Amino acid sequence: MNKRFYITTAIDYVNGQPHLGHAYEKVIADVIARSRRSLGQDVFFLTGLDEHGQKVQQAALAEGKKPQVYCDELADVWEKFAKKLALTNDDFIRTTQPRHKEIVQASLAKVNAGGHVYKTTYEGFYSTKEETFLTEKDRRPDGTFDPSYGEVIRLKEDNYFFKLKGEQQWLIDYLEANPSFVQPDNRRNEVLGFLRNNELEDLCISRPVARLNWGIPLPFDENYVTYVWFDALVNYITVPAAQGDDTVPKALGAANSRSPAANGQLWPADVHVIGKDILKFHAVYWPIMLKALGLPLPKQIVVHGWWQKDGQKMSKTTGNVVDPIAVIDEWGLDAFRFYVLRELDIGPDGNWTDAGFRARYSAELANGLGNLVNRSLSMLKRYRNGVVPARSDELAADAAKAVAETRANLEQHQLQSALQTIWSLITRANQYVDQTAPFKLAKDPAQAKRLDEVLYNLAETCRVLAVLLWPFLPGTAEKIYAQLGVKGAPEKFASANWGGLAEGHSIGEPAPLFPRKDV
Ligand code: ME8
Repeated sequence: MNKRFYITTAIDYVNGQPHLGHAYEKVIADVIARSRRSLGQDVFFLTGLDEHGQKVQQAALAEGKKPQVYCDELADVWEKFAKKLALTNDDFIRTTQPRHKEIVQASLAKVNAGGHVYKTTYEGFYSTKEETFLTEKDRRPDGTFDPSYGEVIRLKEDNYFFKLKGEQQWLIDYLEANPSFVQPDNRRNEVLGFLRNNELEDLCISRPVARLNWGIPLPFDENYVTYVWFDALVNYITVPAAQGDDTVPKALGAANSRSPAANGQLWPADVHVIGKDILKFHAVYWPIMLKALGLPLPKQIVVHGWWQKDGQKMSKTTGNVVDPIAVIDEWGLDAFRFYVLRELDIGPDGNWTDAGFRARYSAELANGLGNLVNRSLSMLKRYRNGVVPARSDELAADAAKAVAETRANLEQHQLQSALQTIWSLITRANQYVDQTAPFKLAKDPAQAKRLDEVLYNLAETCRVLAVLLWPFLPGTAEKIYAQLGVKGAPEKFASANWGGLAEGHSIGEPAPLFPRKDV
C-alpha cells in the first residue's frame, strides 16, 4: 500500500462557537496540506470534533438539550466553519460516530487484554472543569490549586487505570533520538523536562456512568464510560481504519470491514498539529497508548502557541474575543489567513490587534501584492492590448530564488518564513516597476522593446506568485490566474518555474484583489 502524507488537527470541543484559536490551528494544517499536495505528495487531511465528556454534557444541559441533539446542532456550525476557512480536509470526524466508538472499544479491549489496565479505588482531588484527577503535586505553595482547574472536589471512586508507570525511559530515549518528533525545540525540551523530573502517574481512563454518562461505554464494564481524552486521541486512528488502512485493524485484532488499500496507508500520521496546552496528552499519553496498541508513533507533533487579543486572554465573559467569521465577512478569507500566518510563527504566543490587522492588510495585501498585480496587468492591457510579449528573463533569477526558498520553507513547515520569502519577491517586483517606469517607456516609441521586456517580467512574476501563494491564499492565487487568463488552478508547485506565460497569450480582466478600505 502506498503511504499517504497524513496530517491532523486537534479535534475541537463542541461546547461553543469556533474562535480565533481554533481557526488559526486549522489554517496552519490546511496550508501544510495544500503545500504538500502542491509539491506532489498524496495528502490526507483530517479535522473534526470532540463531542464526549463533561464539558459538552454540561453545555448541553445548560441549554436544556440532550447531548446528542446539542452536538448535532453545533456540528453543523463547525462543519460550515471548516468550509468558511476553505479547509481542504478529506474527512471530518465526530467522536459520536459509530465508526469511532468501534475503534475506541477495540483499543480499550486490546490494552486491557495486554495487561495495561487495572481497577482500583481512587481517593483524592478532582477538577470537574478539567475532568482530571489532581494530586498533592498539583497544589501551589499556598495549598490551593490553580484557578484554571475551577472547583476542586474530594472524590472517592473505583476506576480503571491505564499503566504509565515504567513507560518513562523509553519515551525519553525516543525523544532524544528523534529531535524532530516534537517541534519547535522548546516544546520538545518541555516534554523532556517533564519526563525527566516527574514520575508518571497511571492515567484514569474511566468515569462511572452514575457521575458522567456522556461517553463511550468501556467494552469490559458497562458501568463506566471512557475518559474523554482516551476517546479523543483515538480519533487519529479511527479514520485510517474507516478509510481502509488495514494497519489499525490488524494491530487491534479487529475485523477490517472496509476494502483494504482502497485509499492507501495513512497510519502513522506524518503531522499532528496541536496547541501548546495539549502537548502532554499528545507527546506523553498518546505515544504510550500507541505502544500498548502495537502501533507505530506519529512522525511529528507540531505545537503552536496561543493568541491573545490586545495583550489579554480571550474570554467570552469579558467580550474580549476575535470572531473569525466576522473578520472574514468584513475583510475576506485570505486577509484572515494571511494575517494569522504572517503575524505569528508556529510556536510562540501571538497578540491580535485590530490596528495590526489593518496595517498588514493595507501595507502588504493592498499596497504590496494587490498593487503589483493590478498595475502589472493593467499596463499590459493598456499598452499591449493584454497580449503577452516575448519572454524576457530579467526577474527570472529573483523568482527562482524565491521559489527555492519557499520550497525549503514549506518542507520545514516554516509558514511565516515562506510568506516573508514570497513578499521579498513582491517588494522586488514593485521596485522594478518604479525603476523601469513602464508608464514613461510607453510614451516613447523607441522604447517599445524595452517596454515589452518589462511587461513580460511583471506578468510572469505575478504568475509565479500565484503558484507560491496558493497554499496560503488560495482564493487570491486563483484570482491572479484568472486575471492572467491562465487555465486551471495554480496548485502545482512545479509550475512556478519561470517562463510559463507564452508569447501571444491573451490575459483576462485585471481587478483589484484587496480593495482599499478607508478606516
Ligand atoms: O483541547 N490560541 O479542544 P479545544 C490558539 N478537544 N489556539 C488555541 C486557543 C488560542 N487562544 N484556544 C484553543 C481540546 N486553542 C480537545 C483536543 S485532540 C485529540 C482533543 C487550540 O476546543 C488548542 O490549543 O479546547 C487546541 O489545539 C485546539 O484549539 C482545540 O481546543
